[in-house]
Amino acid sequence: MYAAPLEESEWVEPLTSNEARLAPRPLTEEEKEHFVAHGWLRLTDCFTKEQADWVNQDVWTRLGMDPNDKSTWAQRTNMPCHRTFDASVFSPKAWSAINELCAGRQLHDSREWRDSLIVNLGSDEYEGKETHPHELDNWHVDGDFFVHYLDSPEQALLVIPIFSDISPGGGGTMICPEGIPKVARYLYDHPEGVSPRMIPRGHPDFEAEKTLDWFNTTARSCENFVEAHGKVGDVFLLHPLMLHSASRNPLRQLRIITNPPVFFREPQCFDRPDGDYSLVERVTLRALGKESLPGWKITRPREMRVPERIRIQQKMREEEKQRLQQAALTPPLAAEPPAAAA
Ligand SMILES: O=C(O)CCC(=O)C(=O)O
Ligand SMILES: [Fe+2]
Repeated sequence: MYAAPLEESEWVEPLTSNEARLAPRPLTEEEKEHFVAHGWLRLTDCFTKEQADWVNQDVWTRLGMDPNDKSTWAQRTNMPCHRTFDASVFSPKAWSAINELCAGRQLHDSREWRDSLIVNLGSDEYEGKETHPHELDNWHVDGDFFVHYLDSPEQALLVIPIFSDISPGGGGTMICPEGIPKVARYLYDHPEGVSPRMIPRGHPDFEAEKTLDWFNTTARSCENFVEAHGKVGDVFLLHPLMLHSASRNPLRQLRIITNPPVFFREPQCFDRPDGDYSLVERVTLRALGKESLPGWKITRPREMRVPERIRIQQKMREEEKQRLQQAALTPPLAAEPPAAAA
């Protein structure tokens, strides 16, 4: 079984909704074609605003920032988690689509969504300024917890549920569909495995968590980018080799997403005698311009990593708990000033 590193978090029953628009349904042919052609899909109406508010609860207290005072804001925060909930219960529609994209012989199993919110609030420096995607310096593919191969099971899909409305220029993740063939080719050429930062095994920096240079350079060799904006309740489903970067949120609107990984139980397979490939595998094959990859196989063992992020978030979690406790002890401000003495 391949899974993300265990994180300290409590399983909770999520808020649910029976609204008809949220009902699970098969993907349309157009949606499937879009995913295969571009490596991404935006599914709307996957959960309600109330459900998002449930996920976002106490966000400002957790952050230790004041919504009305930008001087307290950090540009971007990858928050730790406290609560884990079942995605198939919270959003049966997203769960059904995830299943459809990943379905093949190797079933994925990863229902855990968490309140590890990724908050983008922008910065004074970039407020009101447009940034070309080439100038962003945070390009990467997800999966900081394993050595990457073309067929890696640990990251089957990158899922981005949207927990706050994101208008264009409002901090949507920048994605680079044109990068998928470049990442796929690189992994094809490195069956010995590369680090989460794409440093090949055997290189002195293979163990390091140092630079995003490979990703940034690759993104800068591309011309077409898409900003993942949308409404609360939308879910972006991205191919695991999708290059993406945080954007600079020039509008400085509160932007909240998460990025729960989906993993396969078995490595992906690019040589299925019956041609029964998952849509995720199809995107990879198409990116390489191949029908199948007979004979391609990894040459070294699979390996998990414990990223620095886990240690950092552990400390953040303790700090958040203290702020939440403090807030619970502080009486709410009176709604009205006390009446003047008669
Ligand atoms: O904040 C974003 O828009 C992207 C975040 C991201 O890609 C990540 O944390 O892995
Ligand atoms: Fe990411």
